[in-house]
Amino acid sequence: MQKNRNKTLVVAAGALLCTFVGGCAGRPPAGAGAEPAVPQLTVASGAVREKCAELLDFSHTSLRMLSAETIPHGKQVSIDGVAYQLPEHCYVRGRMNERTSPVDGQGYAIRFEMSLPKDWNGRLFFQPNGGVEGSLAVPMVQAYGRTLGGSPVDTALQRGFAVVTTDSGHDGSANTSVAPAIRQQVFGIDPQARTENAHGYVAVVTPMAKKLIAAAYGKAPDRSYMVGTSNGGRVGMVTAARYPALFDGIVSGPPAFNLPKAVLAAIWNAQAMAAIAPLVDGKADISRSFSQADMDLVANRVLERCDALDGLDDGLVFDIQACRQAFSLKDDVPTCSSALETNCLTAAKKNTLDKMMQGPKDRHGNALYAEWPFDPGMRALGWRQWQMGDFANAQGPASASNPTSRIMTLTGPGMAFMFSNPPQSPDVLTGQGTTIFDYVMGFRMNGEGADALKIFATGNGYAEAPYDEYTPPHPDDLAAFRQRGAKMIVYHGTADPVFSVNDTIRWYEALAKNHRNRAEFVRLFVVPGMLHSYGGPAADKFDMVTAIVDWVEKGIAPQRIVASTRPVRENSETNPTWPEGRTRPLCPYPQIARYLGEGSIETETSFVCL
Ligand SMILES: [Ca+2]
Repeated sequence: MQKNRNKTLVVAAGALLCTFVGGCAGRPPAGAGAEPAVPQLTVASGAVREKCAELLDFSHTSLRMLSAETIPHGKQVSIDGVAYQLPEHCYVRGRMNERTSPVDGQGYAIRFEMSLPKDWNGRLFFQPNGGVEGSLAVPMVQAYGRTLGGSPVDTALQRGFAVVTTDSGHDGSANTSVAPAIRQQVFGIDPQARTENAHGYVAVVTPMAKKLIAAAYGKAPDRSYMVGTSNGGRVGMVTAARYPALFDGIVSGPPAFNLPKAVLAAIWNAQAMAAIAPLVDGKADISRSFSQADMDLVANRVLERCDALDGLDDGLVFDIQACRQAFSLKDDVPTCSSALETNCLTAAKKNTLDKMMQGPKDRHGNALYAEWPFDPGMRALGWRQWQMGDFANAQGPASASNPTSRIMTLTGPGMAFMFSNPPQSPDVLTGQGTTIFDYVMGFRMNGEGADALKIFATGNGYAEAPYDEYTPPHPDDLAAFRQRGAKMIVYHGTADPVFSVNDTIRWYEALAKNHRNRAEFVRLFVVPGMLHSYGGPAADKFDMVTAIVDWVEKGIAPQRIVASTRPVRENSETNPTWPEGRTRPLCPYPQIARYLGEGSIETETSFVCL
């Protein structure tokens, strides 16, 4: 634990210097112009709701109200295994933009739900959801207001927010004319459904929700927040750039930034693993391309090289930039010289893992997405599940004999129907003699007429190229969002196997081009060891919602956000040797948490952000 102690004390002295000279959040680029001051927004004031059933008569463009009922105090709900007791609220359901598609003949609508507490805090909480949305059927996506992080202690509804959630404009189980394995994504063939899912539903639902709140409480919300993770985090990023007037504060958990490119990466990885996987019926079983022992070996070697770089051997690698220099797959993981050898990887496995971690490339070697950091969290089951299939409660490992594993159903149909222009015919994936697995394996990443290029293609009746619809326009320019006094918090785990933390870091770096003091309105928090959204060997329990409200309404910028580890019963992939309730500060990028060299290593107060 005392390794690098002298270095730690030196950097701690540097922290004091940072404090005196006014922050160490990175130097502005030469030539960046001065921006006007960020306005300070006022604190929301609450109200008591007088109406509920009467809201059934509420009217708005393209709206059909379905129900408005009072739910008495005490309703129990379980979200992701955690039980919550809800306050009295008015539960409202409705539909907007109902129509029949001229393209696929299916009925579409933006279904929404709102929960309006009796005692309201004066704020709207918009909850964009994960995956491809398309459902309101489970508590995780219903209008309770997930506050994110691991095992949160409450919901936004319990905090007094008026919560709205939607299916983003399509019902992922409705189209029974296609095979169940592609039913969630096939909506992407309809241009309007694709645009609504990409971002359009936010602009339709949010003004209606604010007006409905005004009808219920006698005043519109003083402050409005959007809080989402994964795809919901992507929606937050797109909203900040495309609809900057709608929200005062946005929390984007590990965002699906550059989503179509990230799906290219998933296909790239599946193809890379297939090249080394054992064959079943002549086809690759990618679920067995890397063993648990393989990933344990890599994770242990990463820890040996990188754990102490942040000043403390504690199983958490905070300094991922230094780790990038310190760890080499080639040099630090032994290459097996015979099939009988253990504690080594074959040359083929090393080459494959290296190819995956570098991310997809075009034929000229140019990156099509981002590279991924090596992290001890790569040993976690969740990393294997996302890369190789084998989801609990899903359809098992990805292989030729099981072409509809969850990893395949997310990547293959997503690329085929949502992110390709023109989209594929359903028959290409689930027709006679064809499978999703075959589509993924046959997907041409580069070369003349490559399938990958379809994410950038325009025309064919689609308003924009898929890539442009699903990503923020001018992602490094948030001037309009900034100038209204809005704030944004983004966080991302270093072991996230779905969206690379490096892609999010690159976006945050690029923000400095237009916003020399980007940290005055956008802050990025990197979470060591965390998998996708939560989980992994990480301090993954934190509260970003309080942080964004304090920042927006009181001007208290988050200097650090305290995160704690969870016990094994809550986070099966934590490090079981860690004491329960270990805390660490999450620091605004590019700062990282460093141990001061004295004080309990279990307590965040023994660490500085610098
Ligand atoms: Ca460490």
